Amino acid sequence: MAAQMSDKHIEAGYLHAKDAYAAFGVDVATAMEVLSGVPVSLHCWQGDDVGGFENIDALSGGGIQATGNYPGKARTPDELRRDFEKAASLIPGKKRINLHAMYAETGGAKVERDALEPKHFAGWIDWAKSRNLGMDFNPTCFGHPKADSGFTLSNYDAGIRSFWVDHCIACRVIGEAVGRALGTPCVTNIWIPDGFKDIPVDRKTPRELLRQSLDAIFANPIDPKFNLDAVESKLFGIGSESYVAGSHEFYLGYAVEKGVLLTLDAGHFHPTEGIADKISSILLYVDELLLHVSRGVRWDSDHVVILSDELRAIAEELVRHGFLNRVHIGLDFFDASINRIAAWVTGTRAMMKALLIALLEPTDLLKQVERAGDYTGRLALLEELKTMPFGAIWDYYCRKQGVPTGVAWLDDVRQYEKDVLAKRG
Ligand code: RNT
Ligand code: ZN
Repeated sequence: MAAQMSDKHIEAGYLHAKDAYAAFGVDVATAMEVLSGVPVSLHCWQGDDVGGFENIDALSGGGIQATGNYPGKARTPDELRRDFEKAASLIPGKKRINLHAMYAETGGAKVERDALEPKHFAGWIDWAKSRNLGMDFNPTCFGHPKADSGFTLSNYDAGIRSFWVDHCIACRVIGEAVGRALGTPCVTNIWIPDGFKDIPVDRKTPRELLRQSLDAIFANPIDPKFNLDAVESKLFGIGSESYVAGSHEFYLGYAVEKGVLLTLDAGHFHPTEGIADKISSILLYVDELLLHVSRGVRWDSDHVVILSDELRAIAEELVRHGFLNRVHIGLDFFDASINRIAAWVTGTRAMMKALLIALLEPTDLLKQVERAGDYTGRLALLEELKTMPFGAIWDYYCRKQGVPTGVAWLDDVRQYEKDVLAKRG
């Protein structure tokens, strides 16, 4: 496909773009500098279709499903790490790895999820350390026989509830060990699938039970220097179309009351409802947010992220209001119908691009115009800014960061597919 752009070409485009932004009072060097310090947490589960390495038989996928059978998915932790490294090498900027409990390395031994310990993640921690990656973590409350009823932390059965409570407690301990080892706090995010396919009679009791379970999980204080707790809502899932116990209202109230982080997954709201507009409200009441940047399409909440208006709006909110240090950016998508490494690269580069575009915005100027009541000017300016030459800054930034410019990264992925992925059985 496309060859790498020549240095001369990139330089010329950059100089032109730099002037264009300077005319609006925007310093492109500052924008690139800020961008290079914003971490984005890449979810490991794009690499193996949310499979994990436990090899257990379970009916319940938890209402999340990767569709497609593109060849070459990672079958072992080593393969997944190698694929992740390939993807990371094609994405500029600061990256973290987001892991699920089902990616434990137990050396072939059967270790129940409520008995997981930091040592089962030593391989991941050592690897992250050697690659200078921060790490985030998630209890896996799905894809397990004890989740087959569709209910985990809000199950009517006290025994099942306590199994999942213990699993989540174990995960916070692992999160703390991760944060301590890597010198950057681990965000441990709880998402559960609990819900009903059809119209329930009792909407209240599962929520009371969920609240009790969460209280039990968070009873032990853990130093936020090492582990930050987050809770993630959802509107509906496959098989939980009529009711989800952990709704947005439920977790918003919980996060405000308990001081934990709230997770906003872009695909977990009504199809036309964006998360961008929620951020400035919620941050009045909770200290920090975790984002699961994703793309909902019809009933699926996890398409590969693209540079959409919605994505740009999210980035704008973070940048315009100085929220980059209160919002942890995580990605959450999975597509098994295309090359998985290309999926990671496409989605993460889109996130980085959206941040760059937001950082290149003459926000002060726009705010002045708005405060002066000049809505004509606001609309006209916002529209003109859309065709500013951010692509030239992006190319320059990629080159500066030592990753391929333009679509040249795709050649690299195709080569890797030939050399590595195609040889997997
Ligand atoms: C599911 C949630 C959750 C998962 C991951 C695998 O709808 O979005 O975040 O995607 O935990
Ligand atoms: Zn999510």
